Amino acid sequence: MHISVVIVGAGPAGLLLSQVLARAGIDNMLLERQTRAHVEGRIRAGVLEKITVELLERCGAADRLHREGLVHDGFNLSLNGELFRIDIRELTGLAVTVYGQTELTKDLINAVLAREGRIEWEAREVALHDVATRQPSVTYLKDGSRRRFTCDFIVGCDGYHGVSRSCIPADRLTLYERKYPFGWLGILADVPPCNHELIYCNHERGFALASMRSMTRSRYYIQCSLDERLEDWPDDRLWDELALRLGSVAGSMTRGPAIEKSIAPLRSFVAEPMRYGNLFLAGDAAHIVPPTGAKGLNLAASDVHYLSHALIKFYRETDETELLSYSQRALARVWSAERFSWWFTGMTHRFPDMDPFARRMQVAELAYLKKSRAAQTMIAESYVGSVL
Ligand code: FAS
Ligand code: PHB
Repeated sequence: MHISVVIVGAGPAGLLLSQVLARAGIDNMLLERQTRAHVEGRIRAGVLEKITVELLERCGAADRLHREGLVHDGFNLSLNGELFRIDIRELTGLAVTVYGQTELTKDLINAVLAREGRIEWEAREVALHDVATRQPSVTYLKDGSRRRFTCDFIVGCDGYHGVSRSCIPADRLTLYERKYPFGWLGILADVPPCNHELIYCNHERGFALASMRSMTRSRYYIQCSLDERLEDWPDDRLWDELALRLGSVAGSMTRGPAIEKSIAPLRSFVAEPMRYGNLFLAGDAAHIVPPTGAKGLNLAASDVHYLSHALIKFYRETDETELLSYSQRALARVWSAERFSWWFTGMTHRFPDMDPFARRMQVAELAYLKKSRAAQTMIAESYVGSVL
């Protein structure tokens, strides 16, 4: 069996790419290791840049987003409980949309299935073959039988722990990594958010983030040490800690039972290049950012924006120029987002080895942000993704 493009991974990157290619008339299929229910059950990102919204519109999968998504014109920073606002709309003319990755994934899966697009769920032992040739192929195990597809291109959208990146010879790949000495403990609860916009808190006790999925469903995070265990964080202890770190707005925080709680490690990671032969990487398969800057999902969307344009140009005009420049163009945006996410994390989190001088630098940087329009423009441009 031959298919033009095989996409490994049915997360946001794979689903977006599959849908954009199909609407351009390019046949493709998705190979997903997990079940549909597992993929749709993941709780992850929550803030979409304009580029991601526009891509969903190109996919014909933005109706519910426009109905239910919350358009935010700003976000807040807090230093030891004292709040100040970054007016992203006034500073950049743009806004962000708060809409859970969970919902985005469900909308994309429904859009792919509505056009009878092919998603192979529970595709086990996916293996890529001859990726450096013009006849690459993919094999996988499904319902006890091994299946094989030849294709023109393979796109690895299989995340940080996927199989695709490992198919690039080690001597052709350069890896960059920074592991942070803390993680995020997240809670999802069906309670109204404490504020109508997001609040990023720098507190003596550690970072906290007040976010949301809707005006009736809240998403909160606190920075935690890497050896924390969920069983040591009953809901009450987590709500108490959030109240301490949120400071003045804690009074309007509504407590309630967690419908999800999880601990995620933080890392910065980039694999270069994002292409080897006729294998391309997109999304978390190629790069990871600490979630502080809300860039992970949006970077996946920008990779898909570049790669879909390149593949459409190839199939419509037999023009490979954008395929040849994909890795370089995508990585330029990736590194800008890596810088912003690393900087934003460094300014808001408590590092174990932080000495009094480093703490004063954080306080001074936030104080400068509070009074400088130029500094606020910088953070606003990066946050909305207009200038990364
Ligand atoms: P994903 O990891 O989403 O998708 C990869 C898919 O490939 C998965 O469905 C996986 O099952 C499949 N797969 C893996 N190996 C395979 C194989 N061998 N064969 C077939 N399929 C395979 N970003 C933010 O902006 N804000 C956040 O708050 C945030 N929180 C996060 C919390 C966690 C715990 C994690 C892990 C990530 C978080 N992110 C956040 C980043 C996240 O949103 C990613 O950027 C986004 O999911 C990237 O999408 P994909 O590149 O599609 O990768
Ligand atoms: C979230 O709502 O999950 C979220 C929002 C903004 C971030 C990170 C996570 O920077």
